[in-house]
Amino acid sequence: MAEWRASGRSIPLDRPVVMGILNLTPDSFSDGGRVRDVDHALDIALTMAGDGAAIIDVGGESTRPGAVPVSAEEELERILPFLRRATHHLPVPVSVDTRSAKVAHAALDAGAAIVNDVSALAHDPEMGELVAHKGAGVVLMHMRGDPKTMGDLATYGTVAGEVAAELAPAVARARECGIPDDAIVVDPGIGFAKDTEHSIALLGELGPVLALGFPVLVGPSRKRFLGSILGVPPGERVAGTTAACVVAYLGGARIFRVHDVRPVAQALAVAHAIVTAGTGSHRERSEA
Ligand code: HH2
Repeated sequence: MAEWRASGRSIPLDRPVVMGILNLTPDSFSDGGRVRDVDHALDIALTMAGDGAAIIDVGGESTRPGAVPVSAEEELERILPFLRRATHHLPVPVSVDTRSAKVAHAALDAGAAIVNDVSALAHDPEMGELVAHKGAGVVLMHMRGDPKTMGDLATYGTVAGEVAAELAPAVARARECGIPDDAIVVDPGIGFAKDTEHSIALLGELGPVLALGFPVLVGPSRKRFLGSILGVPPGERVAGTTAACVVAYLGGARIFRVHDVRPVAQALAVAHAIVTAGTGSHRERSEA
């Protein structure tokens, strides 16, 4: 059975896995400044876990297009109090969304199990060895440039093939650092150095990224391409996010990073039940 190994934990991948987003940032594009304090953060995380999130992804730095980087100290101030509490109270593993090895180190020491690095180990030269040394899971996400410059780098011939080709060196880097294959997840980076057409094309054609041989995570949640299609603000993109996740699931993605856990988890559970009907691999409930 496929599984994702992370800090001694095993996350089964024989069914869709929802990763709930907990942004402890004042400036994230759709939910910045939402969380009042640690108790509130824990409440939100517990609700997401109850709604079907198998992982909570906590972030202290916005990576929206044009975002200003924050210091490692500031990131840590935002996320560490939550992580220290979460370790004792959350029934699911926590990933930390950071490009900084210093932040990842402290977060892993405080109980996080996964490093979600939108730079795919490229931003901080110490990140790969840290992840290997700690035995953590890792998400290697595709991007070009950094959140400040990526907007100008969205030029592709065939986007899926180029994204996969550019992720391959990140996988090689991870392996060279000693990160085992079953700890690695790859992500095409929806919205990162991607225009609307690229995000849409990628979600519909995951084949080249899947061909790298690792579980695929997608993060379409409330993103700009949905606004372009639907003409609605981020808070009204739940149905669009859900559709994107179901299509990506049917195309082979296994992990879904979203803000709106409940509707996405339900939609994916139904999609999974339909896809696996007759194979006995979905859990049935007794009520009609
Ligand atoms: N998207 C965002 C942040 N982290 N990580 C992965 N692996 N994949 C993604 O697509 C991804 C990510 C951006 O979304 P969000 O966290 O909602 O916004 P912000 O960066 O403004 O906090």
